[in-house]
Amino acid sequence: MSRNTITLALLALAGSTAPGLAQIVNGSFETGLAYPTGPNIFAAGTPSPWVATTFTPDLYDNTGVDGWGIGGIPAYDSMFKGMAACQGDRFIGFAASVAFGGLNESFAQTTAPLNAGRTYTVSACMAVDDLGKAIPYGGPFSGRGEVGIYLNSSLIGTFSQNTASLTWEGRSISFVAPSSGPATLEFVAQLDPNNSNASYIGLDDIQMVPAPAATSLLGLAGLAAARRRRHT
Ligand SMILES: [Ca+2]
Repeated sequence: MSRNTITLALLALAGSTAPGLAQIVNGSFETGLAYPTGPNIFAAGTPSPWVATTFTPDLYDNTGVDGWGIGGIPAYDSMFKGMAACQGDRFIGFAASVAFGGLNESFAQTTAPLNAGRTYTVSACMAVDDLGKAIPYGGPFSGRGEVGIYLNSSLIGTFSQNTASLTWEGRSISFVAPSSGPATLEFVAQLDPNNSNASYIGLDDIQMVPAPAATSLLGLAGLAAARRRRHT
């Protein structure tokens, strides 16, 4: 292996976690006006470039300057009351229910171009409000649902259900890109897989990056440990 080849390999390795290789933007929902005409549960709260693809996912804002206050508006029965965002000030809440003829709220954005055959990892913070509230709005939400992840409408993985109420937990899946070019990455709320109860799920800090080379996994493990400490 020539010195140039080694240098290129090291550069590729160093770049594997660089922000410039992030495949999506605004994954923490921190930028952009969510409710141009004011908070409203009948309007989608997904800030650009996210778009609602089914019904109306809700934006929660710990600062209350845009979107719902930290306790939610009274009409929504204080969903996620007292819940701080996993990263920054904002997060998305969305529902799965059998009410209204079946409801699986979802949202999506178009990724930066993918490379066919390359492995990518999608990760996020995930929480659930399963305290049985919001009966008029598809509740009672007493389940701990899953989140289906779709690439160009094909299921590529599932974020498994939370193990505790109102607690951010890390979730991730990996997949191999089936084709090159931009793709639609979509998150779909699902019922509790154990009892089919309606579920109201929060997501924050969504990231999608090329899978790191094996030799950098140790460093990533250290970063993950640091992140867990910061959130406790
Ligand atoms: Ca956030």
